[in-house]
Amino acid sequence: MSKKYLFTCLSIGLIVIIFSIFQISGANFDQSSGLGLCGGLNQEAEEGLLLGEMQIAQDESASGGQFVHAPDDIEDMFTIANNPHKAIYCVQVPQTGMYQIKTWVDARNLAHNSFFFTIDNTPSAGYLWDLAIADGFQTDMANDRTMGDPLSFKLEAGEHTLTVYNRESGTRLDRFELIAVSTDDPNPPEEQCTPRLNGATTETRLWSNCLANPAAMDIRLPMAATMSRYLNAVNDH
Ligand SMILES: [Ca+2]
Ligand SMILES: [Ca+2]
Repeated sequence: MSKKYLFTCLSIGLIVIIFSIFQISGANFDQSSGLGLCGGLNQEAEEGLLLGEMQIAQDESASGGQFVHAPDDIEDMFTIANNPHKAIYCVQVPQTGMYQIKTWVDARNLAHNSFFFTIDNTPSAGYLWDLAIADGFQTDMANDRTMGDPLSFKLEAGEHTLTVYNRESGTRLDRFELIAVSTDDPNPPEEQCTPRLNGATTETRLWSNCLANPAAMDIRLPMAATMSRYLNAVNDH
């Protein structure tokens, strides 16, 4: 094999590898929002895409030593229309269900205790989120002044966008966590049983198989919780 041929092969291989890396890293890249790879349910505010005057500040008492805010000297914004001061977070939701947003925030008085936020750019006017006032960082559930506290959101498994807008400048966001309050599991793992046929233990199998003819099986119950299911099934037959 000539050196020139070997060099050509290595060059092509290198180009293929670089192209593949770009393909992989671009899989979750949203050109419209500028977001990179999606984060989890639990994120630091400072990890978001910060636009306008939403910016990172330092505080030892904040998680990670940092929080996000629009500083006091930035004009308050009482609408999200044409509001450039925002923090955008891509959240990977692992399971479809109802979620609430627990946050860690600092709202020191009535003039510094609100944000707007949207989930997947909804609602169009944003939720008006009033924060409880306290001296220092504390937890607060994301809410809306008129729609409820806390708010719950139905989220399908997959990527979602949380956008937090400046409303009263100086309000501080440290971190947040989406908490599942209920989940829909379309394919829950089926419980198993170990039937015995003619006195001999057979292989463990799914309950739906055992219950097909429970009276004919001396079923060894795997869990106390399944006792009522078994008895109900026997009585039904
Ligand atoms: Ca206020
Ligand atoms: Ca933080």
